[in-house]
Order: sequence, then C-alpha cells, then structure tokens
Amino acid sequence: MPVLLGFADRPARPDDSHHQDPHPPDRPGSALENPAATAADRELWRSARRVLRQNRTGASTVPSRSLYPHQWSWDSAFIAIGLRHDEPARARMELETLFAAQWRDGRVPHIAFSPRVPHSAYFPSPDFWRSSTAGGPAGAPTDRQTSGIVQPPVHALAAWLVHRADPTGSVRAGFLRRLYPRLTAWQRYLAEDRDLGGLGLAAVVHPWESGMDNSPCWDEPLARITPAAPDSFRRADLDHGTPADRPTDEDYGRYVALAAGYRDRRYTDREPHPFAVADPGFNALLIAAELALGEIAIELAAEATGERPAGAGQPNGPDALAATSAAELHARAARHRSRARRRTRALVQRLWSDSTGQFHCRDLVGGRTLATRGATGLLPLLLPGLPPPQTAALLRTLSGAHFGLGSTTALVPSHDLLGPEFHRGRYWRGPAWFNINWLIERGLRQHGERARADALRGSILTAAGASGFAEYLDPYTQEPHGARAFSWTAALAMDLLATGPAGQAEDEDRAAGTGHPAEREGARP
Ligand code: 9WN
Repeated sequence: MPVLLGFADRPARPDDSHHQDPHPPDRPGSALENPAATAADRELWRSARRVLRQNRTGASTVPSRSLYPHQWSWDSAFIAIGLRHDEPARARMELETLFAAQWRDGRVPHIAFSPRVPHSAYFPSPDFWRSSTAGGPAGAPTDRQTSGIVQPPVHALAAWLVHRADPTGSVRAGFLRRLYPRLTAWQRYLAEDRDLGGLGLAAVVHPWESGMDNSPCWDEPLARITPAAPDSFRRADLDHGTPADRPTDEDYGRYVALAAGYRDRRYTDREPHPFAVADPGFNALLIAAELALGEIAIELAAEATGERPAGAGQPNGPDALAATSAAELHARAARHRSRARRRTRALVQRLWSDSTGQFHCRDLVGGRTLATRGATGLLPLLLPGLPPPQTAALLRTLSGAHFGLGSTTALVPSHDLLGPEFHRGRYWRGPAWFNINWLIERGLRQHGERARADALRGSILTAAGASGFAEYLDPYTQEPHGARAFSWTAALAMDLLATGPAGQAEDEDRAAGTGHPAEREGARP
C-alpha cells in the first residue's frame, strides 16, 4: 500500500520553487464581490485589506507589527481564511510558509521566527526556545528558528476553505496535494503524542497552546507551577501593551518556567508534563480539522480520477501522494470521518457538563474537571456532529446570563461574565476576541440559527471597523484593547464580508464537513 505520510525529509522553504511569484496579481475583481455589500462594507473591506498588506512580511503576515512581529500558527490560519477571497495565492503561501517550520514529529510550532527581527522585539525569543538544538530529537528544522509549543489546529479547515475559494489555482499549484501529508502528520502528532490522559482527546501542555493564554481556566493547574525568577527574563509585551490588560508578572513567570522545562526535556511528550489540560475548544478544532481532512482526501481522490481538472502545471517539489490511488484516498476520508465521530463522543463523555450546559477543561495532572466557564467550552458548537442535546444546551448557554449574547453583550466574551475572575479588559479573562466570535458565528450558522448568526456577523463587522481592527474589546462597551490593525480581526472581517449573510455564496461551505454529501451523513456521531 502506498505510504502517504512520508512527507519530504524536510518541509519546503518559503522560497522553494512553488513560491515562484511572491507578489501574484490580485484576482480580477478582488474588490468585494458580494452583491449584498453596501458602500460601508466596501470601505471596511478596503481598510481590512490595507491592514493585511501592511502586516505582510515576505511570504507571511505578522499578527501585529508592534506586539507580535513573527509568524504565529493559528493567526496564520485565520489570516489565510480572509485572504483567500482577495489573494488566494497569498493565502496558500501563508499556510505553506507556516508548514515549512513543521517539525518531523508533525508538530507545527506556535511561532515561526523571522530572522530579520531583533531578539529584543519579542520574548520568548529564539535564543530562549533553542529549537534547532533542543528540538533536535523531535525533528525541529535546523535551517530556521521556531518555538517548541503549538497552537490550536485551525489549519486543515483553513486549507480546505482556501482551496474552495480558488479550486483551479489551487489544483494548478498542487496546494492540497502538498499540504495534505503535512496536515495529517500534524493531526497525528496531536491525536497520538498529545493524548496524554488516554481519553481520546489532545492535551495542551502550556496555556499559550490553547491560544487563550491567560484564561482563568488555567488558574488552578497553573498554580502548582513555580514561577521563573522575575530577574531571569525580560518581558517585551509590556513595551507595547497596557500592563493592566496583560497577564501579571507572576503568571508570566509561570509561562516562562513551563516553556523552559519543556525545552530542557528536549520537547519530549514521553515524560510527564507538569501542566496538561484537555481543552474543549482545542479539541473541537481538532475534530473540525479531521472533517476538513476528510473533505480534502475526497477532493484529492477526485483529482486522481480526473473528475477535477488536473491543472495546467505539475505540482512542484516532492509529491508524497504520487502513488496514492483514489480508492485509498476515499478510504482515508472514511477514516477521518470515523475519527471525528469517535472524538466527538469522547469530547461529550469527558468534558460535557449537564449542570452548566457547556464543555469544561479537564486538568489531567490534578485529575479534575475544572468548574471554570470559559468561552472555550462553547466552541464545540462548531461541530456538525454535535449531538442535539448538547447543541440545544450550548445555544441556551450562549445567550444566558454567563455569556449574555444578544442581551448584555453583542459579542461573546472570552469568559463567564458572572465568574469571580471575570475582567473586562484583561487578556482572555473576559474581553471579546474576534476569532472566537467568528467560530461561534460559524457554529450558529452550522446549526441553522441564521437570525442569531446574522446578528453576530453584524456585530463583528461593526466592532471590527469601529475599533480599527483591534485585537480584543471590552465585551460591554466594545472599547478596544490590545493591538490595533490586528491581522486576524481584519482577515475574519473580510471573510464575513465576502461570504455574506445567510443564504449567500459560501453558506453551504460554512462548516467543514458539509461540502460532500457523504460527509454530511458521516459527520453524525
Ligand atoms: C503568545 C499572536 C498571539 C495569539 C494568541 C494570543 C497572543 C502570545 C502572547 O498573541 O499570544 O503566543 O505573547 O501573548 O493570546 O492567541 O495567537 O496574535
């Protein structure tokens, strides 16, 4: 049987031959094409694309020129999702550049460092992570510097959506053929090496891996970590961010201690982790990725049988799929779907709470489910195969007193409004974030809640424009916080503008797993 996972010894470099044209022309009419768009929408679109172009550095896009001057993993997935409507070739490049930093064990590091940026611009910098030496046993690249932890796996979904935006260009570029083996290696790493509790769920081993760095969900498991001495590191985030909005020095010391410990264990997942949490949002995205991989496998099977145009050119670089038959790709698609069903069952069995009507994190070191109610526990709404009782309860929770959507808030806050730890301005402890709201909007639409999805879409767009594409907002007043001209805020606004309200262009494509009839059925657990 042909081996599919044998991706080239070393992932491609951003300047490899398939990246021949670093500045491809825009698609004709890359101005907003949605016929329902208003003049204000067009203005917002133009401002958003300006943000993405300003934040572009070579083959990828930084989240923020000031605060985050390198390439971040889940940021790039969200960026590609927006960029696909405007510059699909750049969207493909965004993802491929990130995957060029993939490690041989399959992990995609949460930061791919730019060699042009001085170490003092962001902490922890490459000399802290030491990926090319400490990451040797795990197969870190030696030709570039990365972090050693990960972020939520939004990439397969992003790759699928990017492909759908420009299938001809994508096939011609060999985009999915090249990326699929890397995406499956990434999926394998999380599903197997990170199933630290044997629950059929992936664990995060550092709060930053959840993408929701300072969420109160981490307070209890983080409390057992001894913070690194304050004089052993220098925070760079305080040079740009408002200290009252950023994590405390004590929490930062714990982040540093955890990351340094992982590095000193040479980034192995075979030794016990002092912090290991099964996070529902992370796992929901892992399941969405599995569904997207199913879609991609079916698409590649269609290409293999000639049902899709093979494209004018041949994919550049090693083609790990060359010997893979359409039948084998269909079999792979079926396996992706069945894994998605299995993991959805595990998610419900292990992390669901009937009494709160949402999912909760499970502390795998302490062996306890955490009572804290974070927005992460709402993200499984994204899943087409979520059973009806959980779906109905999540929809109630979303608009209930704890998150207040549609009553006390117009955007979903990152944390329980009634929780003692709630803070309207502090990082991930209450403010509303655009990527979380985009995911919830998608979930609402996925489950047929069109009116609520449309309302949320409207709120996201209004807030994105009014805040100057802020990083996050006070959930009550929508006062902007953090960086401005933040890339994923701009990109996700572009995505919502391009896909339009309910019933418009890509509605059927709003959740990975609904594109192919077989998938629609297969998504049900
Ligand atoms: C650490 C880049 C990243 C986002 C995260 C957000 C923040 C970094 C930080 O910025 O995290 O990864 O320094 O606080 O929490 O979600 O990906 O935008």
